Amino acid sequence: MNSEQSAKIETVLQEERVFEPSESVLNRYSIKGFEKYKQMFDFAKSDPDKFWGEAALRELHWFKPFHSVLDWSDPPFAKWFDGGKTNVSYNCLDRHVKEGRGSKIAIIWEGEPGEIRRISYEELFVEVCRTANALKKLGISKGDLVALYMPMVPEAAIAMLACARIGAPHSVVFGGFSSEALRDRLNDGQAKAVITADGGFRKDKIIALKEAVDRALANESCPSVKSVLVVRRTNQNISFYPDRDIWWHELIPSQSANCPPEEMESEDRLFVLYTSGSTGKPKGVVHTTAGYNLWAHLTFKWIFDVGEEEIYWCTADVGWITGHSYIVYGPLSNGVTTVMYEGVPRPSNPGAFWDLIQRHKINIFYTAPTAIRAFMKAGRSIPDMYDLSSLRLLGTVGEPINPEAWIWYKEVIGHDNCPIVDTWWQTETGGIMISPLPGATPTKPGSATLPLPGIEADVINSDGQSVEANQGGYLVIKRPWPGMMRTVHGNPQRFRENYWEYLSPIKGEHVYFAGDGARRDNDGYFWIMGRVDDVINVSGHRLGTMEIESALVSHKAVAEAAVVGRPDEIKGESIVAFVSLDSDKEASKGLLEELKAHVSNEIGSIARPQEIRFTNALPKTRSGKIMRRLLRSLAAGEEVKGDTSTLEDKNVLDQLRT
Ligand code: 7RM
Repeated sequence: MNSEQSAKIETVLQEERVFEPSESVLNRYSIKGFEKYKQMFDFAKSDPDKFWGEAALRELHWFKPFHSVLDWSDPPFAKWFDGGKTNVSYNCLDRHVKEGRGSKIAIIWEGEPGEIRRISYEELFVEVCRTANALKKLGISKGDLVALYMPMVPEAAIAMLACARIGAPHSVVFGGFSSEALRDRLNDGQAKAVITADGGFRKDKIIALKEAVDRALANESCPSVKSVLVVRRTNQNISFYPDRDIWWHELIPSQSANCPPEEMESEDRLFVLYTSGSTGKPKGVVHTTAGYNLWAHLTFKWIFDVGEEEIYWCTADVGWITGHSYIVYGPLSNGVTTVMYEGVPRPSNPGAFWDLIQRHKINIFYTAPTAIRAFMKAGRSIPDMYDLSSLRLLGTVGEPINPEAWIWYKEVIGHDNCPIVDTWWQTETGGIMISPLPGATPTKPGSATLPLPGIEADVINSDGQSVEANQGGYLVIKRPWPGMMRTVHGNPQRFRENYWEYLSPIKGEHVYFAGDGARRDNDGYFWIMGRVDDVINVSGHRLGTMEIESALVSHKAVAEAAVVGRPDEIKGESIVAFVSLDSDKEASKGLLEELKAHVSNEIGSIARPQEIRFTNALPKTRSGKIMRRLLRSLAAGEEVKGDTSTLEDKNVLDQLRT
C-alpha cells in the first residue's frame, strides 16, 4: 500500500453499540438467529458447488439444466452454470403468471407530477412481450446491444425485460448523463438502438432526453445506432427523424402479445453497465444471464425477505446497478411488488418520500446515506408529520453511513421497530456482498457487518497478507461468486489487471480487489472506509477523478487539472478541482462558471465541481506525479501533514492555500 492509500484508511472508528435482532424481528424472518446464518455460511464455504448448484436449481427456472456449477479453469474468467439454459424475463414474469399469481401487482409506479400506475404481473408480461416483438421488428436480434436513456417510468423496466426476453443485452445510461457521455457509451458498446423518452421530470425541471440523444447521434457520430424508440412522457416539442425515430405508443400496442422467451446460455450477456474507475473512461461492466439472476434473486430474498402482501421500495434510479438489481431483477424474480418513483427529494417537496410510504403502506424501504443525512439536517418534524408505521425493514446502500445517521434512521424513520441493513456492494459485484441478515445478524451502526453466505471477504495488506483485527487494509473477495462481473466490455485485460491481479504480490492468485479500504473489528465485522483509488463518491454516485480532469482539460483555457474529493456532511464527498490555465488565459469568475458548466456538459451535472481553484502550477513529485494527498488536505482546509520532501516546488503549496 502506498502512502496515499494508507493515509486514507487510518481513521479508527469508535463505535461500540450493538443491536441484537429483537424477539419479534427474529420471528418474522426466514433466516432466524445467528446460528442459521453460520450454518449457511459454513455450508457455502465447505461445499460451494453444492450450495450454489442447489440454489440455482431451486430458485430459477431452467429450460435445460447446467452440467457444471463453476468453471474457474481460466481465472479470472468464470463460467457459472455452464451448459444450462434459462431466461431472466421468464424468471421475472412467466413463472409467476403460470403459478396463478398474474393478478398480483408487480410495479406500483408514481410519476413526478403525481400520477399512479399499478401494473400486475400479467400486464407486465404482456407489455414485455409486445415490446420484445417490437424490438425484433426494429431489427434487434439476440446478442445486439440496446441502450436505454430514460426517465424513471415503467417503460424503462419493460424495455429491460424485453431485451432480456430476446437475448439482446441492454446498456442503461443514467438520464442525468450528458449527450457526450451517452455518445461515448453508445460507441463503446456499439449499440444498435436507443430507447428514450421525449423528456423526463427531474426535480422541478423538465429534462430534454430526446434532444440529448439527437446530439449524441448528430453527424453520424454513432453509426451503429439504427433506430430510436421514443416514449412520450413530457409532451415537449422534439425533433423527429422518421427514418430513425419511432414513437413507443405507435409501435408497441399493435404488436403480438406472444413472444416465446429466447433460451439463453447461462453465460450469455444480460447487460453492460458503465461505471467509473481510477483510469480513463468509464468501463462497461458485463453481467451474464444465470449467475446475475441468481445473485440478484437470492440476495434480495435473504436480506429483504418480502412477504406475499408486502410492498417494497428502493429509491434508486434504474440507471444505476441498484436500480437494476433491486428495483427490477431482484424483486421481480421473487414475484414481489416493487415501487418505482420518478421523483427525488428536494426542498420544494421535503416530505415526498414519507408521503409515499404513508400512502402506499410501504414495508421495506431501501435508500442512500446521502438522502438520510439530508433528511436529518432538515429535521425530524418533517417525517414526524407522516404515518410510517407500515415500515418493518430499512436499508442503505452506496456509501459508508455514519453512526449518527444510522441511529437517526433507526429512531426517526424506523421508530425503533425496524432493523437496519447497511448493504455493501458494487456495480461489479452484481448484488449485495456484505450485509446483515435482519433476523440473524446483530448490527452495529456504521458497519455493513458480515459477508453473505458464499462470500469470502477479507482485508489484506499490499503483501497479500490478512491484516490483524482493527487494522486498515484492502477489501478483497477471495473466491468467485455467481453475480460477479465477467469482464470489462471490449477490454478483458483491464478486467484482469484492475480487479484480479491488482495487488502485485499475489499476482496469479486471483483475488478480487474492490477498490475500497476496510477494517475488521474483533467480531470480524467489516467497516468500509471508502475508496482507496481515484474514485470519489458524491451522494452515492461513483465518479473517476480522471474523467473529470479530462473534461476540464478538454476546455481550451485549461492547461492542467487535478480533481479530489472533499468530505461533505450531506453528500459524503464533494468535488474540488485545482486548475492551471494556459499562460495567455486569465482566471476570472466568468471562466470559473464556464468550466463548471463545461464539466456538466461533458459528463453530466453530477460531475459538476463544487469548487474550482486556479493555480499557476500543481504540486508534483520530482517524477511528475500530482500529489493528490496534499490536494485533498488543502481542499478540506486541513494542515498539510506528512512527507512533502518529494515535492518538486515547495512554493506551490503556499499558492494553493486560499
Ligand atoms: C451499489 C453501489 C460502489 C462503491 C463501493 C463503495 C461504495 C457502496 C456501500 C459503500 C460503504 C456501503 N455500486 N459503497 N455501498 N461503502 N458502505 N454500504 O453503490 O458501483 O456505484 O459503487 O460504493 O466505495 O466500492 S457502485
